[in-house]
Amino acid sequence: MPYMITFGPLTIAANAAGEPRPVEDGFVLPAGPVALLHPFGDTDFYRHGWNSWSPSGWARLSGATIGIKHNADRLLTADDADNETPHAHSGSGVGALVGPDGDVLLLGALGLGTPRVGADRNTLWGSTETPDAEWFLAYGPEDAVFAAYRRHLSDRLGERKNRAGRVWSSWYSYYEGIDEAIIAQTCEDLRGYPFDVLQLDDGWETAVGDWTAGPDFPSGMPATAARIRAAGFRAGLWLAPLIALPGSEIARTRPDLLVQDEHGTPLVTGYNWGSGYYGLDTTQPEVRDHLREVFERVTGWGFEYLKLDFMYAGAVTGVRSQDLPREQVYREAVQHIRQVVGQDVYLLGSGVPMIPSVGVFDGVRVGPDVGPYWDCQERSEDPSGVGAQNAINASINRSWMRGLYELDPDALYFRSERNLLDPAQRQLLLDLGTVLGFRSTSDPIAWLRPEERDALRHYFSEPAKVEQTGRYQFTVDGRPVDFGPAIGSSPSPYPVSTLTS
Ligand code: 9PG
Repeated sequence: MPYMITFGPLTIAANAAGEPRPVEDGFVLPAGPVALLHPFGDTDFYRHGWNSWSPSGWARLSGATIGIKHNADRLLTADDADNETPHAHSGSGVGALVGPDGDVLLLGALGLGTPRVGADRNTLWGSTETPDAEWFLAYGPEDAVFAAYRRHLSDRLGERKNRAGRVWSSWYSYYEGIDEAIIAQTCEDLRGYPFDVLQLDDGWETAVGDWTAGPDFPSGMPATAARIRAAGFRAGLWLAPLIALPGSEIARTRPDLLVQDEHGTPLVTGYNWGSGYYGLDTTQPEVRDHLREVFERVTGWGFEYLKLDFMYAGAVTGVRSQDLPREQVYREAVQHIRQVVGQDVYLLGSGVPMIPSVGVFDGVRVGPDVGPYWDCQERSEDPSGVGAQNAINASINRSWMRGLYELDPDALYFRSERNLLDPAQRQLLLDLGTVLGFRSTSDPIAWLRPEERDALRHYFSEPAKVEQTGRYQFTVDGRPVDFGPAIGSSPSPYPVSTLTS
C-alpha cells in the first residue's frame, strides 16, 4: 500500500508493509519490503559492503556498480554472495542517494535479517531475507542522516566502551612466520615505545580450527602472554574461531559440527591459505561448549585483546541443526563469545558482518587488508583485494560508522624497508588511522631508520585534533588531508604532490 512521505519540499511515494512513523530525525518504516519512488534520476548511490572486507563507496547510478566481479570464490569470502547484484546497484544494510541540492536520502535497516538496499534512477528499495528489522528513512545533509542512522542502530543494538589503545600486531611484517623467539625479541625492542597492546596474529596455532599452541611456541602460550605483559603491554591474540581448515583435527574428527551443504557434506564457507575452509554450526550445543572451552583457554593464558577473524563464516547460508535466520545465528554466537570472555576483554572483529556485530565487538576492521604496496594491477576487478588503496577506499567510506564501535583501517607503515609505498602514501595511511581513531602498526623497530623510529614515537604519542570538512576531506591538527584523489578511478595514481604536507 502506498504512503506519501514528506521531507520539506520533497515528497516520496513509499510502498511499505505499514504506515511510516515520524521520528525526530526521519521516519521509521515497518519490517518487510520497502520501495520508494525518488525524483532524483541519475545520481550517486552509497553502497555498503556486508563484511569488513567488502567494498563500500559512492557510485553513479548510470555507471559501473561497486563490488567483487567475476570471482565466485572471492565473493563468498569477502561479501554477501547470496545477495550480490553485479549489474544493479545494491549493498548491505544501508544505502543512500544524493538529491539535486546535495542532501541525501538514506534508507537503513535497524537490525538483522540480512537487509539489502539498492537503487536505480526511479527507486530506492529495501529487502530482507527475513523481516526482522524496521527501516530508518531520512533526508538531509549527508553527515546528519548517517549520524542519525548510526544513533538509531546504537539505540537498538548497543554500543561498547572498551578502547584498544595503540596496537602492535605481528601480521604485516612477519605474516605466518612468527615464533616465540621473534615475539620475545619484539617485546624487548618495543620496550619504552608508546604501545598498549602487542598482538600475535595468525601463525601461533596448531591449525586453523585447532586453537592450541603450534610447534613454533614450544613453551606454550601462557609463557608468551606473560612475557608480553612483563614488557608492559596487554597481550593480544588472533583467532578464527568459527572456521576450520579441512586438515584441522576438528574438521577431520567431527565433521558433524560443521555447517553442511544440501547434500549433507561440510560446506565450504570461504577461501584462504590456498584452500576452502568450513564453518562451525554454532546452533549446536556442542559447538557452543567448544567455543566456551576455546575462549576460557585463551583468556586463561593471559590474553585480553582478541582479534576474531573470518567471522562472517558463522553467518553464511547453509544447513545448520537449527534452521534460524543466518544473521541471528551469527549474533547469538558472538554474544555467547562475549558472555564467555566477559566485558573487559577487547574484541576486535575482522571479516565480520558489520551490522550484526554492533554492540558486541569493541572494534571492527572496516576494509580489506593493507599491504606494503598501493594496488594490485592483476586484481583490478577485486576491490576487496590486498593493498593500501583498496583499504583506504573501503575504510574512509565507512567513517560514518565511528561510534558504533572503533573503526580499524588496518596496519599503518613507518618503514621504508620492505615497502613499496612512497612517503605520501604512507602518510595518507597514517592520516586514515588518525581520522578513524584507531592506530596500529606491524613494523619491527629493527626495520626502521632512526628518523622513522622518531616518526613512530611521535605519531603514537600525540593524539591529533581532527575536523571533517567534506566527505573525504579533513584537517589533522589544522593540516588539510584529502582522501578523495587517492580513491579516484583505479588504476590511475593520485597526484602525490597534493598529499605532501
Ligand atoms: C591472517 C590474516 C590477518 C589479516 C586479516 C585476514 O578476503 N580474503 O580472502 C581475505 C583473506 C585473508 C585476510 C583477509 C581477507 O586476512 O584480515 O589482518 O589477520 O587474516 O591470516
